[in-house]
Amino acid sequence: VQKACIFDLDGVITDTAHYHFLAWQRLAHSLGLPFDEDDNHRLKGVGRMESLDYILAKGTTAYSMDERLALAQQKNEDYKTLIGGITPADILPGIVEALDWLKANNWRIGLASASRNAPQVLASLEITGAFDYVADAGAIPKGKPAPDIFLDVARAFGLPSSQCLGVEDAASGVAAIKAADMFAAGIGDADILAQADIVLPSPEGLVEKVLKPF
Ligand code: B16
Ligand code: MG
Repeated sequence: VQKACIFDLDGVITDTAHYHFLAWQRLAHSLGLPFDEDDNHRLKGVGRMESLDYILAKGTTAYSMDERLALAQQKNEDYKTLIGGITPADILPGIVEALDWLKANNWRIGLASASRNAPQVLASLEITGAFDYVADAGAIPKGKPAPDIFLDVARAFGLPSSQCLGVEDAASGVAAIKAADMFAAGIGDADILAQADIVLPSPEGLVEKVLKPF
């Protein structure tokens, strides 16, 4: 039976989560608002405008829609500069091995990233061709923790959720995978990702501990 592995991007395939953190922190500080690692954890997997609203809610100033769009654009320009230097060397250990194993075992390989910059990051990592389907975050109204983006990939493959395995580093992302009724592999802290079916500290070991047993 055909199976699919659906990857998150930021924090799973490469550590762009750190660049999101730097860009959001710079924006927050420029507005006189606090932003720390704990805030960053909450924003993992959360879309751009929702993330901005979370930060602005720390202050008392009201911003118009146009002002909010301008702030979001400012963060994104900053983020794009930060990710401009990404190369294949930035692929996290264990990912190339996992992609090779999936291909050799005839699984479908999908991407379910909330990031509108995902295609550019995949291109910089030189792994675009490894993916059979990349969800378009801009075309999916309900972001993580809603299951929609994972279900979109499963639908594209014509596979039931029971045949799909999702890999995520964010609590919101693991929640999205479980809401989609799929097997969830968490990458990171087992306390933060308590909802996952299995948690690994990093993508290393994905093949032996997650993919082969599924
Ligand atoms: P963008 P993922 C998510 O990507 C990030 O975790 C999150 O921090 C970011 O705000 C979101 O993408 C939107 O990204 O502003 O580039 O569209 O983890 O779902 O791959
Ligand atoms: Mg992520």
